[in-house]
Amino acid sequence: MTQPRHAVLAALHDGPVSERTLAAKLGVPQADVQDYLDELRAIGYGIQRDETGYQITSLPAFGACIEAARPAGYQVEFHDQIASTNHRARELVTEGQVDVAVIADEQTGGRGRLDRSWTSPPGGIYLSLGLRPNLTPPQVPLLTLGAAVATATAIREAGASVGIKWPNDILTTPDELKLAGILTESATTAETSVAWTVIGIGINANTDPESLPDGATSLRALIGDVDRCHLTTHLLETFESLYEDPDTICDRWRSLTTTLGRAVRIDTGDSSIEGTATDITDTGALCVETAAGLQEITAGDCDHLRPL
Ligand code: BT5
Repeated sequence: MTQPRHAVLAALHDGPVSERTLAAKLGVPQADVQDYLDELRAIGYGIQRDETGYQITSLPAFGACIEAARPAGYQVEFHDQIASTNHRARELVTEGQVDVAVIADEQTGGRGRLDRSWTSPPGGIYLSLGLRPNLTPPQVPLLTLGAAVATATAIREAGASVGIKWPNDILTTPDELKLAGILTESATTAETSVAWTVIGIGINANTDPESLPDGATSLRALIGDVDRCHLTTHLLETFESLYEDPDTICDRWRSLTTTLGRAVRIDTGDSSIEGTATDITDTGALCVETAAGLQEITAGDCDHLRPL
């Protein structure tokens, strides 16, 4: 197949599409379209035709979809079950691989920040990217913001209403239940350069909310089961474009966040700071107007103090 399969899948995903439109979207002769569809059927996609055109009627397992979609830009490694995709991505990137995406259906030792755990039952999206970014260490938090933008954008496209809570939470709006979280880990070779960065993204996709901690929800509970492969591919494409043009991340983040303008309390580990979140700096630090003046906070746990 000369066209990337994900282009065929993207065209089919948007609903019934005629053979002629498919051929035009793919830039191939109409006579070749059946070969593309047959190849997807051989992987396990149910593709049927009615009077309005072709559409996907059933999906193969998540791993087979990911293998079929071959998301551009990353070497993908899929696991039905793994301890932690962040741990595996870190192994790969420290062995010298770059631009790897480790994806799993289930994690047995999923991790959050500060050694917290991330509940990871089957049916979720557990994704870690191993990168060697051309950024200085103080700029690395931008990648967490970029991952949050890509995640929120893909989830919104799937049909759920979400916003970003600084720095790493994807919460439903307006009730602010946690749907996804991001864990960024990095190592520096010297003060001025980053050796590697692993960005881990956990999304409660096709999981029962009863299997999640209090305060969490899933896409299954909000909008029903989603095509995890389509969501993941879209997320990766958005992240890749932000990664290539990091100057665009902050503005995209501002347009998706629910933190700015809110009364917040930030626990930095050493102190608790209360005030109004006014903006982010160009490296992703949160600007908080407090009784003692403006403070820039680079890391911490943020609570929104009043409902949306
Ligand atoms: C995070 O930490 O939100 C980062 C989560 C990153 C998970 C991904 S999955 C792929 C990759 N591989 C890994 O091992 N990790 C990454 P934090 O802000 O510290 O939030 C952790 C807190 O969220 C926990 O203490 C729980 O209160 C809550 N929590 C745990 N599992 C959850 C879930 N599935 N959904 C919503 N909240 C959860």
